[in-house]
Amino acid sequence: MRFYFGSSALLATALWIVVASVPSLAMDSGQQALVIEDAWSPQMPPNVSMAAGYLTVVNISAVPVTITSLSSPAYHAVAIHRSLIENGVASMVKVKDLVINPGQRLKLSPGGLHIMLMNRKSKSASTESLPIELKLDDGNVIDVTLNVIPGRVQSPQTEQVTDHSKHMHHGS
Ligand SMILES: [Cu+2]
Repeated sequence: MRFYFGSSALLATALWIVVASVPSLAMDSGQQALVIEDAWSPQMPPNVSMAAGYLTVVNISAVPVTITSLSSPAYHAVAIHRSLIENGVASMVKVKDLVINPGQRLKLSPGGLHIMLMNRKSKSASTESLPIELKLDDGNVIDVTLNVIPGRVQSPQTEQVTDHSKHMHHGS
């Protein structure tokens, strides 16, 4: 006996069927439209006041949901960025509104979309966890805890994302 779909694909299909068949229930009950998975942040050296955050966001509702802004008690500014490499030069642009469509599973990962935490408030870096808030266009706010992972910045690709000192080049 062979299965041609992974369990996650089956689960996503099952979720999609449930949500699509009762869209009004999904939204009217106040249920959270987005599920956050695998939220983490590579630990930064104590003298660096920036950090990056990564997570997977799944829209389990029947309507598009937009992340309109982010904040953290530990950093003065938090935004979503997209890393780009053009003509061999790495840069980042700010993503103003991040739309997650119904049933979509969007992964923020090194080298692509990431959460940028800028201007740390405290001099001491967080060692274990980093709280952030995601504000949505439906009025909800999602509390997320980024697990701070030491020693996870390894490859040149991830360094391009997390070492912002050398190539800071933000769009507006
Ligand atoms: Cu960035």
